[in-house]
Amino acid sequence: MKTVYTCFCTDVIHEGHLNIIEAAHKLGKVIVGALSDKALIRYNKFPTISQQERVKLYRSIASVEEVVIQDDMLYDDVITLIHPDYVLHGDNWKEGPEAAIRAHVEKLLSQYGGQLIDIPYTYNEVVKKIDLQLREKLAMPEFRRKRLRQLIEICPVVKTIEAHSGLTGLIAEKTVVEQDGKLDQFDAMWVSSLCDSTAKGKPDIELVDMSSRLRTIDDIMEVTTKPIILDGDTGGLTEHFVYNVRTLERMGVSAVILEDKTGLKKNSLFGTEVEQTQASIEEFSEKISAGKRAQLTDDFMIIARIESLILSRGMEDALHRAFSFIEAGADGIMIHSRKKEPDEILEFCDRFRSENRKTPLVVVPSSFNTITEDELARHGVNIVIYANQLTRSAFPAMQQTAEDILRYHRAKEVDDRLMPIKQIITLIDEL
Ligand code: SPV
Ligand code: MG
Repeated sequence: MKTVYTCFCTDVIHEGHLNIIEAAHKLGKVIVGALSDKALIRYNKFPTISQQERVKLYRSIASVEEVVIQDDMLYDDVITLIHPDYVLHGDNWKEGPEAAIRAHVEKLLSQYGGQLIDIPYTYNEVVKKIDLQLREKLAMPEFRRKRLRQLIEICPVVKTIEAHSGLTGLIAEKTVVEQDGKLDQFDAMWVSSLCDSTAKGKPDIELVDMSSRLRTIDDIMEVTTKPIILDGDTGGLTEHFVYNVRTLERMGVSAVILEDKTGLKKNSLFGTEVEQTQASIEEFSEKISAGKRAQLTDDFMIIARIESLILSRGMEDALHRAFSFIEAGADGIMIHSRKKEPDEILEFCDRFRSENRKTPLVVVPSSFNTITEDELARHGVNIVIYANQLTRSAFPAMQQTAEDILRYHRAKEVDDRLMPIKQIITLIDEL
């Protein structure tokens, strides 16, 4: 009796899956792999039912003999364990980033004479609708909101990129690269005050009000499923902040980061070149505590951002504030720096972690950009935010194009560097 293996990462069994099972059954004993919660969450295929429920669901399919847990997108462990004669998969993985995984499986199988069989993917209206509904479910507030906490638990580092519109949201949502047979993508999105303001042609001084920021978040949410961290600036008046906490929670935002400044806030990357006032520990702690009291779910996070290094107030002040804000209820600490070298950030992280092993740490390596995610993770960082790179790459490209059109009195000269018309008109999926 031959052994046939196929891996599922679905919460709903449809005709396409049954086609694969039927083909598998004709070849021998069918073993289905259930991709584990950890692997699904890691690769942004968040489950909407539990791992146990998925195992039960797959087991209930007639002709499935056994269900095993597959703990990684890569098949190495299961193939070593089961040594299947055949691996079956829908042929949709022949293209796109998953092609690398397919190639890897093929190589593993060829080492002992196993065979990979691609089953024509079932594209019909029912399957399309189920796929769409599953995706839409992930965008719902109750699923999206808790994903940041889940990611922090599971990922060595939560990779977060700035989004300030539907389009940048799509880039954050969909960009995947394959490297050495592994897929990489961003885990979460940062709605930066700098980029949201810049996109609206306004300075980053809390001039773009919360209603407008919420509108931006809504645009992003409409087309994405990944968790959102809001740059909440100073949080404004405590009396207003508590209402905003409720609104953000209700929308499905996962976290807000408040910086410990007061009065007219300017962007941190100005440092001490402009006048900026740090809030007192008491004043800021009270704002954090009030926000935590207003919060209704356990999912939402209020993260305190410490500006002591930005404002040259020293390491001791930064650490003292961090522990005070945690005492006041903060769910995480963001430490910021505008130095080119990461030394002060790493010192903060090491000293913080020597006293506190658990509270999530967030950094924004815009200036100290030589350090890698791995290195930061080794110093106890949980969330790395790429806060402004999308905006900073788009702006010069657009400006150059505008200048060249003026220069040449036509658009031919810029055409080579533009996205083809066909691609832009089909960039956004239609329902
Ligand atoms: C932002 O992205 O708006 C930030 C990070 O607050 S920074 O610009 O570095 O202050
Ligand atoms: Mg900001």
